[in-house]
Amino acid sequence: MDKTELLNGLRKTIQQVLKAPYYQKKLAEVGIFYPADVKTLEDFQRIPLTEKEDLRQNYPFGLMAEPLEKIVRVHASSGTTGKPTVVGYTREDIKLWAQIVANSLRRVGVTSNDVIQIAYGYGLFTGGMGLHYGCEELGAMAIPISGGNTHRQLMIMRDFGSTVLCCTPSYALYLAESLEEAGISKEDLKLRVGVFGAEPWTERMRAELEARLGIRALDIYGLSEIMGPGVAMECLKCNGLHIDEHFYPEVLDEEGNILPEGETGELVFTSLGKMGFPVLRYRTKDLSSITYGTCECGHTGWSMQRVSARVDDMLIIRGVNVFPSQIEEAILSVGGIEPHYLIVVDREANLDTLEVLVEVSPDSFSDEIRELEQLQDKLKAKIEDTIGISARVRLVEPKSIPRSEGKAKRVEDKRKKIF
Ligand code: DLL
Repeated sequence: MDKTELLNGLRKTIQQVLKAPYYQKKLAEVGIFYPADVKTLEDFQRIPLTEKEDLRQNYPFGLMAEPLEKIVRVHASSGTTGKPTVVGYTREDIKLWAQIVANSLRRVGVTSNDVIQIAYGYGLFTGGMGLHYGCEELGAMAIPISGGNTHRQLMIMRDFGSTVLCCTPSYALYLAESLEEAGISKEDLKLRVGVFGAEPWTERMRAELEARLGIRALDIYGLSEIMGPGVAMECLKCNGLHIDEHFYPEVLDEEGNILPEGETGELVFTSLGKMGFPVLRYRTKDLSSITYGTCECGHTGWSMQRVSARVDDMLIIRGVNVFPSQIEEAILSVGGIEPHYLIVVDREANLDTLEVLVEVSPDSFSDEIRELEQLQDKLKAKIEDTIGISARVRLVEPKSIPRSEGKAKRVEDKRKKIF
């Protein structure tokens, strides 16, 4: 897409959002009354950012840009506090979203011959329905099993010959573990591709899932405010996630300045072509970097690095910034343990404490105490080396850390008191 096409697309989105009085007021404050007032990309960059709070203030339907009779579906993201943020889709939006997801699946070699087990939750969350419509658009066979009911998942995976598994990476790990327990080997299955997203995961987790399930594990990204899954997806070359052309990305630093290609900051998206709930410069709170170019797979346009964390996932422990993904990398680089962990942050005598609970594998669990102590020391050293502050490490029994069927909860920050 060249600059003129992009500006035309951005102007169309502006025209659409101006149907919502809230946006009219916001844009008027920066002298934008008509789409034609945005003549250059610099004009566009003067537009104030949209935040989750804007959606909350307009709860539930205040930012819809089409009359409600044209909205055929809503989704919502739960959020940890307060009201959910609600988004709406017209019939055309649903069609567009299905095409975007179908293209994402095609990019990783999924075809109409595939049998797709959709183990993302169906409901207000966009994961299940988003993948489902994409799968039908592609002409593949959708198994709308939703998340949970793990034993049933295994039975269906084997009996129906699922070739593609769609779920969060943490649930995929739980499924892998449950398959091993049930004595079902990867050779008994037809699985070949995993479409994993909705939460941060690491390269080491990819290696783990690929080995245990005998698949290619690919990253899919999205958020309900922008559309849902499919905003970006990896191809088989794994050179970052290719951003679909219906979304215009920017990356900003903490002060809101636009960062050059390749630098990490907060991802901001503007939708292009979405009618029911168009968004202008939406702050995702996700940390990533973007580059423009052509991939060997044929994609030309923007690509983003995998989202390693959200801005608000960052823990400040004794003044040092720590991301859960750094701890995951450190843990998975040490053998003899399961990739199940829980990070517990607390405060004792006015000092922040960090404890990492790590599950040992059933084999290591039967080792001698001395060997377990050595493993614990090794983990501690690795974590401290990675994050730069001291941590306590506690080895816990196999299966003692709760498994996730959707987005995993890896951090318990006891310093945050809920009143
Ligand atoms: O999680 C949409 C989705 C469903 C994406 C299924 C992929 C697969 P929300 O519930 O609105 O939507 O949550 C969006 O989840 O801002 C990120 O913080 C996180 N997230 C989504 N995909 C990834 C990913 C869906 N691949 C929030 N890697 C986003 C890291 C992700 N984080």
